[in-house]
Amino acid sequence: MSFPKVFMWGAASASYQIEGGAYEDGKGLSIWDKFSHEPGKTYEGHNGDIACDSYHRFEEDLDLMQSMGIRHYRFSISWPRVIPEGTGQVNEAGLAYYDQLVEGCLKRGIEPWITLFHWDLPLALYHRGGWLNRDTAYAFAEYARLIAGHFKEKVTRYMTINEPQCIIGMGHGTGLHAPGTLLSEEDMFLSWHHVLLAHGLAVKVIRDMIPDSMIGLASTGALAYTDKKDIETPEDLVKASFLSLPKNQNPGWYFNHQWFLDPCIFGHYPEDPESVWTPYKNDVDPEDLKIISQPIDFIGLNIYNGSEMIPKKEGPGYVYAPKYPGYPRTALKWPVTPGVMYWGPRLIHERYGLPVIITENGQSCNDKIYLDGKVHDPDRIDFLARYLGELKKACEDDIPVLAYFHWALTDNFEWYSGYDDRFGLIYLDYRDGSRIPKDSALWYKDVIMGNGEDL
Ligand code: IFM
Repeated sequence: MSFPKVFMWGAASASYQIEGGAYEDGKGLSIWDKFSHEPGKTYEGHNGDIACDSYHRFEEDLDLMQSMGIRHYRFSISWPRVIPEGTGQVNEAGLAYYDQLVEGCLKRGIEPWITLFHWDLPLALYHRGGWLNRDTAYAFAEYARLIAGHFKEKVTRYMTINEPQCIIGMGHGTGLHAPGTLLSEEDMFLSWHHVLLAHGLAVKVIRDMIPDSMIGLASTGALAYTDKKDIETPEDLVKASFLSLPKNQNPGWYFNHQWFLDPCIFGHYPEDPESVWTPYKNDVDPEDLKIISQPIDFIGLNIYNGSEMIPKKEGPGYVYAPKYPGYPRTALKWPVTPGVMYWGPRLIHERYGLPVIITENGQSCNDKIYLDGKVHDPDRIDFLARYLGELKKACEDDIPVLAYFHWALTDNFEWYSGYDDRFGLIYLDYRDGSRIPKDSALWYKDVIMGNGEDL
């Protein structure tokens, strides 16, 4: 037993992180166009004006993907490229770009997976209140109608929203992400609720227009894991994964799955006594929750790391494992914790009962071009071998995992870290935009060819 025969292997990207062409062909501005130009917001003032220049060089990216045997490409559409003001006038030139991208995928045997929103909110909508304004959710539904209507003959796989945890938590909580406007916890929750409403409205629109579509979302958040793969999932793991710690014990309190997935799937916000949002959840209109909980087909998980738990020395139960000095970390200093790739899909599937797709996973490395002109990234290969090995075990234990998308296809604009962090299978030389497949790209090709048999 291994990965299912029909397992889908892919790679992922996002519009603002790769496209560039920020001011071309009638595109409107997004909150990231503005934020990345504000002093001090990104590493050395980097911005996405050019990024990987995929707006002009997407054919090269698709060729490389094809040569790597990647058959599934998750990319996002820039809302302001197709509707510059967020509502109203459609920019045909923007749509034409995505037409070429979709056609380019299809003619190479690559299935396009569209993410509707990966953070580049039209600036015009931000000026009308952004996510704090309920109308933004309805504007999103109209944008979804445009895209689903336009691509209905060609694209059947959609993800509505990527990581509300970052959209609201970092965009309005820490201010590390655009728009960087800090809100009270009550207003953060209201904005969060509007993002979820946007999701539900969009699911309905897509489903009505493309009945045989496969629709999901992409979530990120805390997940616990243990080295023991007990038949019964330890209750402590469940609690650690789905209950908030008091805010003063957890600065990343908004990184959780339950406040996104419970309403989207169960139709109610979680019972989560310590969450700072609990006081506000009862103010929500139950009719909104009906919209938010439109049936979806899969849960997309962006998994990078988790928290290890170990059995207590005495008595039943688990405690967090202490981190030993020098524990493994990536270039971004994120912990390397492969076990989360087994337990993450399992915990999420056990709680929500839906198939899972890994919509993002990967690591940042300090990649460089070696003397031989190649980019050797053994660190990334080791990371992937460990994580994919755990994902394989999840499949062997009958957790329905349908697909895996590596983050990212190419190095790209890593938000506030600018171009300082590299997540790609393909190296970007930002001096001239040239692309060099890293060793991990060749390694991933073999994994795909063998359907992960050797992991
Ligand atoms: O680059 C991001 C992506 O846009 C969203 N998920 C995490 C990635 C790595 O930080």
